[in-house]
Amino acid sequence: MKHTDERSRPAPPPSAVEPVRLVDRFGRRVEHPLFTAPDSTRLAGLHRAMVIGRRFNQQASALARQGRLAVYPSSTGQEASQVGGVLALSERDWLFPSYRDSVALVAHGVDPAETLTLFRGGWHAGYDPHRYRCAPQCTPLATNASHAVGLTYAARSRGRDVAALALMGDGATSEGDAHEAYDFAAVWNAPVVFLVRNDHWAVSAPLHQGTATQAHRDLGHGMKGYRVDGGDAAAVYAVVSRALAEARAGGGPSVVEAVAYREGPGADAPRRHPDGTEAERWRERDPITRLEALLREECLLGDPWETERALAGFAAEAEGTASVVRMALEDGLGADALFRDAYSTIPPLLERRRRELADELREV
Ligand SMILES: Cc1ncc(C[n+]2csc(CCOP(=O)(O)OP(=O)(O)O)c2C)c(N)n1
Repeated sequence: MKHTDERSRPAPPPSAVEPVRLVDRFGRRVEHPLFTAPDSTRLAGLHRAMVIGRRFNQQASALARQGRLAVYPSSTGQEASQVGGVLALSERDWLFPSYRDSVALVAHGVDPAETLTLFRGGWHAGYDPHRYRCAPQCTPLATNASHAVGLTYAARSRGRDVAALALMGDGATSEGDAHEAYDFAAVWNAPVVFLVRNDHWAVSAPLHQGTATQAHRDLGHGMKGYRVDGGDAAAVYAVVSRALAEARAGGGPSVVEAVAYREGPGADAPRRHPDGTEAERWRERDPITRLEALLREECLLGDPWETERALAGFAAEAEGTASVVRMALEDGLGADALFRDAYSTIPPLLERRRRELADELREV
């Protein structure tokens, strides 16, 4: 039998399912039979959160280049899928982000400086997951998917009305953990929405090297699936809102595939594309300029728009600056922090270890 190396296997044809789109790349509204764009206040809020998110990506990438962060996985170009998903959550819901979802955390209300703790090599998530209803960003791919299922299952069994949004890249859906989570979610009817950012690359490996299917892998797990234009924040918001509402009402979990390009090179190799135009073509679909064009066209401009734009710019600037200042002040975690956050009352054995370590460090 002839063996075909997966690297030489051609990419599968594009998915036949058209992604839901409510605003096209020129900022024009698109009619859809099932989904409608949110109201103008929400549209302005989505735009604002994306502007802040992009600024945050730029700031954190600069900090990584300066060596102030060990690494920063940027998500420039994917802000719409993160922001659109997160703003669809209710106050009771939980977010389960991956390492690439810092913009989602900031949009969710997590302190920007705390968000960066992980990338400074801090020992803890950097923020209190319960306070923000946001799990620590997970680096092992797709492990957050089963955590989301577990939390909602536990909450349900205690009569609590909690849904969860788990964020993953397309590459993560090749992990066994993703499929185990899908199965548990479907069998338990857990109120979870798995939002998959499909940028066609697992860092720098093309999608078809990781799977022979599309990333839209709800089929085979007994879940609903949606496909959405991940550069269209209004569409992501509408689709995730609906998926969450259905999940809360007992309609079961779902996978939402947000098709969106991410700018920038892969970590270990430049992204290759046969005609070299992939990045340019996607840049034309920039999620921020698209929504800005719509807001401008519909005279959510004028005075209120100018205010909104100034606010967005100001907030982005302020948050960027605050991150730098706070990180400079907070450099250097004490060894005590290792023990501090694990228990409300530290057990005697750990208390002894804590003192032993403190003595040892004093002697160094
Ligand atoms: C369990 C596990 N295996 C391998 C890795 C190494 N790894 C880090 S990122 C990545 C590719 C992830 O691709 P995708 O989910 O599409 O995310 P993105 O490209 O947006 O980073 C891999 C294999 C990991 N973090 N965890």
